[in-house]
Amino acid sequence: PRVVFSGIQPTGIPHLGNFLGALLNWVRLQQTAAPEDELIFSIVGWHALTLPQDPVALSNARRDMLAVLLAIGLDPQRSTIFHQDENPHHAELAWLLNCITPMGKLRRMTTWKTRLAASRNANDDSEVDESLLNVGLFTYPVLQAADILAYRATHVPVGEDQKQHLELARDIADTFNRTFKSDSPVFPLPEVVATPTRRVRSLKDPSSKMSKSSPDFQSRILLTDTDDQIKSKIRGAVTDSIQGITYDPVDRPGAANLLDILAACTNEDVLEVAKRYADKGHGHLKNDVTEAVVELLKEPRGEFEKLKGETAYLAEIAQVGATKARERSEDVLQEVRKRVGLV
Ligand code: AQP
Repeated sequence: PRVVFSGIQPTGIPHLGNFLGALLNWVRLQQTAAPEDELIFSIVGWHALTLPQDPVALSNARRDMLAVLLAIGLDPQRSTIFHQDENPHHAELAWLLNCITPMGKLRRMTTWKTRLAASRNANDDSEVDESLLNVGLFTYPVLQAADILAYRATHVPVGEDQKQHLELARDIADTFNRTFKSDSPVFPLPEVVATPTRRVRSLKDPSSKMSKSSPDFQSRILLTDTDDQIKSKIRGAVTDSIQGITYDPVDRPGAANLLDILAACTNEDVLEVAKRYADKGHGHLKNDVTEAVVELLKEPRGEFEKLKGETAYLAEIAQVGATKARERSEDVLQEVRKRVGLV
């Protein structure tokens, strides 16, 4: 049987990129998994803390994210849904894994290199080194490895940007298995379950991904947006002035992004979708994308609005999930402690 693990940071209401690139997949996995497959979905609050967070906003975002996961159709009876920060085993295992992970490997992570470059630019000084960045940001991928390995997960659905971290998690698992050898390896090497959808691009700058942290609200569609907001954001999406529609992510990224979104909403092949619009205009495409996105988000948004005020219910679900997660990872941690000599 497979053990599927995935996580999302509680850094705000998810956008269409998070939804199509991650969350919708989780729901589809839940629908298609074999009965013996185990599904574990985590809201990773400790990861969110690697960047500065306002405590009140974080606390609300954490609760909202749980409401979102239930609203999109994840079933707490079928899947283990919990807050990472309510299972201390993640932190314990992350520490042990930190102790077998060379700094050099973490320095090669693209996410780290991007942060480093951004910090250099912000300080306008090519001499500024990593001393201004916090350690949490640096060891973020080790905590991610711990999230996965604490459940001996075998399959990890992640976006393209996370593939390098997954490689590292496999590498760390393998190092642990070889360093603390016994009859059988402690950890399976987790496999990536690639998201079928291409990265959703910003509606305002299709050269970058749709992102929660972009200051431009018009660049992303949130799960909670009203029909009118969705309509106006898609109407304002940057495209090009070429006649007719073709799928060309390199030279026509704006139009390609709309086609990708439409194909993901209707679960079709993007090239098939593109064919239908070959002799149509951008306006026509935008109308159809709007309709599809409105339809896609209607139910989750309605469910979220119902659930978000149900604080007692959400607290109960969180508690049940955390207990299940802790019980599940306890055996793994026992074995790990034994192997390293902490008994
Ligand atoms: N634009 C996107 N298209 C497809 N998938 C995306 N993901 C994020 N953006 C897109 C996927 O969403 C999941 C949740 O990731 P996260 O909570 O770690 O957030 P993130 O990757 O940092 O991206 P955000 O939410 O947009 O935040 P910022 O502002 O930091 O960039 C992951 O599976 C991710 O691949």
